[in-house]
Amino acid sequence: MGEKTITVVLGTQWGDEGKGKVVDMLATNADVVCRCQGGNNAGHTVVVGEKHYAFHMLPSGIVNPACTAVIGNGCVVHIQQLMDEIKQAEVAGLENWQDRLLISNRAHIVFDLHQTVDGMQESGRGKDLIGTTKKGIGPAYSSKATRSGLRMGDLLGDFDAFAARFQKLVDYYKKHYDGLEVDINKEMNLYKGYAELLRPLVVDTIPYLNKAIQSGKTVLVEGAQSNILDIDFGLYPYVTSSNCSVGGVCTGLGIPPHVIGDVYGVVKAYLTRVGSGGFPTELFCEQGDLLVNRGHEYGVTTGRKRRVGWLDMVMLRYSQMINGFAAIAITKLDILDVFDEINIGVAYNLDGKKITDSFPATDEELKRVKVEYLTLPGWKTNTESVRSFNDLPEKAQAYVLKIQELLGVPVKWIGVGQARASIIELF
Ligand code: 2SA
Ligand code: GDP
Ligand code: MG
Repeated sequence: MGEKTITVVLGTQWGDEGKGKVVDMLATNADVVCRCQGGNNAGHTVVVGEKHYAFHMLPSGIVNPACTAVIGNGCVVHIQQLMDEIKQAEVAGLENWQDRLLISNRAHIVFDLHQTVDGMQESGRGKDLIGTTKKGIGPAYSSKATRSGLRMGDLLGDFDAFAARFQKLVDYYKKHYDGLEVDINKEMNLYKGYAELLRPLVVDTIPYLNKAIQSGKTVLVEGAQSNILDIDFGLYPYVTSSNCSVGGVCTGLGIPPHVIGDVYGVVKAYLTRVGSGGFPTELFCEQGDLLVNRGHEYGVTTGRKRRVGWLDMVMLRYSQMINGFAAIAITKLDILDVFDEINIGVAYNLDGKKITDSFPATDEELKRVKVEYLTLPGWKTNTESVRSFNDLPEKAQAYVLKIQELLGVPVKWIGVGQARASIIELF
C-alpha cells in the first residue's frame, strides 16, 4: 500500500465542541491516532455503551484496541497525571495500552512547578485573569520557548544532566516567583522512577509516523482546544499556549503538509466557552441556563460551569478561512430540541462597520461588537433517536442547512446525543 493522507479533527469555536466523540467514531477505522498540541488541559469525553471516558492527555482514539496512540512532539506532558489518567481509563475499560502508546522524545515535560506557577500567575492577574485550567500549560510552553524546558528524551538520557537542568529551571522560577517551594531531591527521585516507567513508551515519533503514513496506515489527528483558543489566531490573551489550528498538526507531529488530507471541523450547535474574554453572542437569561443544564456544560477537567451563547457564524467563517475544513460535524443538535426560537449570529457591527469575513484581533474590539442575528423557529421535537437527515424535523433540517449555507462547507455529521451511536451521517 502506498502513502495515504491523514485525517484531522479540529475545534472550530472555543473548545468542547465534542471532538472526543467525533475522534472516537473515526478511530474505529484508524491504525494510529495522535495528539499534536496541548496537554492535560484538554477534556475529551467518549461514551461507548455503558463506558464513559474522560481523556485529557491520551488521544481519544485509544479506546479502539487496535489503534496505536501517539503523543506528539508538540504536546506538553505531566507524567504523574498521565499515569493517573491511564489508571482511570483502565477502570473505565481501556485495554493493553502498554503495547500501543507512544510518546515523542521531543515532547516537553510539565513539572509540578509549572502548575504552581500557572496558579500564581492567575492569582496575580486580579480581575484580568485568563481562566486557565491551572495545568501548567502556559508556563511549560514558556519554558519551551525560552529554551529552558526539559523533554522526554532528556529524562531518558544522562540523568545527572537532567537533574542539573532541572536545578536551573527551579532556580529561574524561584527567582521570579516568591514563595515557590520545590523539593529537588524528592522530585528527582520520582523522576528516576518515571524514566524507567516511560522508557518503553518514549520513541522518536517522527520517523514512526512518517513511515506509518508512507505504508498506507490510517492516521487520525485529534485537535485539542480550538481555533479561537489558538495562541496566534485566538482571542489573545484569552487563549491557550499552543497552535490548535491546522498548522499545529505539522509542527506538532513532524509531518509534511502534503500528507494532510481531510480536515474536519467540529461545530457545537450553539456556543460555549470557559475562561475570560469577550463573547458577543453570550446568553445571560433563562435560555442560557437551559443550554447549560440540557448540555451539561461543565468543564471536563476543572468542573467549571461553561459560559453559553448562540452560534456565531463570524467566528466559524474565520475558523474556516484558517483551517479549510473539508466538512463539518455539528454536535449537540439535540440540546436545542426544546427551544421555541433559535438565533444565529450572522454579522458583527463595529463602529458602524459590518464585519462578516474577519474576526476582531483584540478583546477590547470583540467586547464592543453588536451582533446581527438571524432567528429560526425551533422544532420542539426529540431528535435523539434520529439516524438519518430526512427523519429530522423539517425545522431542524432547516437549521442545519442554514449553517451549511452560511459557512459554505458541507455538513457530514450531526450529533444528536452523547452516545457513540447518536449520530447522523449525511454522506
Ligand atoms: P490553559 O489551561 O492555559 O490552556 O487555559 C487557557 C485558555 O484555554 C481554555 N481551555 C479550554 N477551553 C475549553 N475546554 C478545555 N478543556 C477542559 C474541558 C476545560 C475545563 O474539556 O472542559 O475543564 O475547564 C480547555 N483547556 C483550556 C481555558 O479555559 C482558557 O480560556
Ligand atoms: P471536546 O473537548 O471537544 O472533546 O468536548 P467535551 O468532551 O469537553 O464536551 C462535549 C460534551 O458533549 C461531552 O460531554 C460529550 O459527551 C457531549 N456530546 C458530544 N456530542 C454530543 C451530541 O451530539 N449530543 C449530546 N447531547 N452530547 C454530545
Ligand atoms: Mg473538552
